[in-house]
Amino acid sequence: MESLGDIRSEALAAVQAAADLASLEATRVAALGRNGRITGLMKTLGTLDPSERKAAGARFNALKDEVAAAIEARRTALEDGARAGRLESERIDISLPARLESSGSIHPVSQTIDEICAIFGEMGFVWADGPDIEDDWHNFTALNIPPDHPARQMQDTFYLPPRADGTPTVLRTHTSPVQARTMLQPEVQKMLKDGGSLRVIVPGRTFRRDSDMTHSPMFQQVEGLVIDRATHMGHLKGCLTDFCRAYFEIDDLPLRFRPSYFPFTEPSAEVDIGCSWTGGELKIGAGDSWLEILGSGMVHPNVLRNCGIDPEIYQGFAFGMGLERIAMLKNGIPDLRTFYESDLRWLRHYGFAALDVPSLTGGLGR
Ligand code: 2NL
Repeated sequence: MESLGDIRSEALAAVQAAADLASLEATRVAALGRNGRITGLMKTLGTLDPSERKAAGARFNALKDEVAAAIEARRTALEDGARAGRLESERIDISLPARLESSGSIHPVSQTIDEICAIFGEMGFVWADGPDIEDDWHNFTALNIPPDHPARQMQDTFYLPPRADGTPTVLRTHTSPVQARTMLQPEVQKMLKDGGSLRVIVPGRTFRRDSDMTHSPMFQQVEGLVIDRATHMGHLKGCLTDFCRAYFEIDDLPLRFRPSYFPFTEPSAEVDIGCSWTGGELKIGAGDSWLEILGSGMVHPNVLRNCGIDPEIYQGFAFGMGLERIAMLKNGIPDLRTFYESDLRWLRHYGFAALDVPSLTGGLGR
């Protein structure tokens, strides 16, 4: 029989020699596993003379406990060593300067929509929207645009395949079909009947077959509509004057209402704001030049009728503007095409701070 002392010293030496957790486990199996040397010793107890069995059992157990304790101590030492090694190798130099976070910014189109909605919101307008794909009736017919009108021609409008029932469809060429859909809502008609006023502001994408220096096939418009029993041309002038002065943040901005023509309004007026050109540079405000900003007019009786509203009882005004154009004028952006190039340097230059939501009291366009 092997000497107990040899088994002990060899097992303890193997434990101390284990260089990692895997070889320590191999050592444990060799000594204390099912076929280990110390387990083997335990199995010999039955062969011993009963008079020796108790003392031998006590010595074997003491040896087993000693080796098990040595294994645990070695395991702790190996684990501590591994942790110390990781702490050393994964050391972070907290004295290095932090990497800059890049923060996003609000696109000038979004900012302009927010500013315009903030201004009209203060005047009691509510936001409305509708589908980009429209049927011919809502985009043209409802708006008193006759069948032979040039705007309906293939070279100006993106025509899409007709619906299953044969209805012609288009990409909307203006946001006006949204106002038509709004007027047709039974809740809106009831609200008007009950003496209320309809005031909607409608920003959104519009599409025309145009692409050059100053035209993009997709562009944004903002239109507005007011309907009730009493609204007249004076309200149109006051509302659009207040809007232009608030948007450009110039209290005494001069305005000019110039007679014009739209199929959906009668009478119609275009709105110009005063400006000057000094040294080739545009300055909005007092001056001897005018810049066209908006189209507007009193809603044509045919449009009201088409939208289920009796023109003998109700009337109102409407207006529309090209969003990129007024964003360019306010923010000094020279080229319309840059709006949709998704150039991050452009966006960093012309973009607006996120969470700085425009309001009339908080400063519109900081
Ligand atoms: C422009 C001119 C305008 C309207 C849009 C409108 C809508 C309805 C009824 C009557 Cl539902 N009018 N919209 C009226 C006048 C002018 O837009 O230059 N837009 C860029």
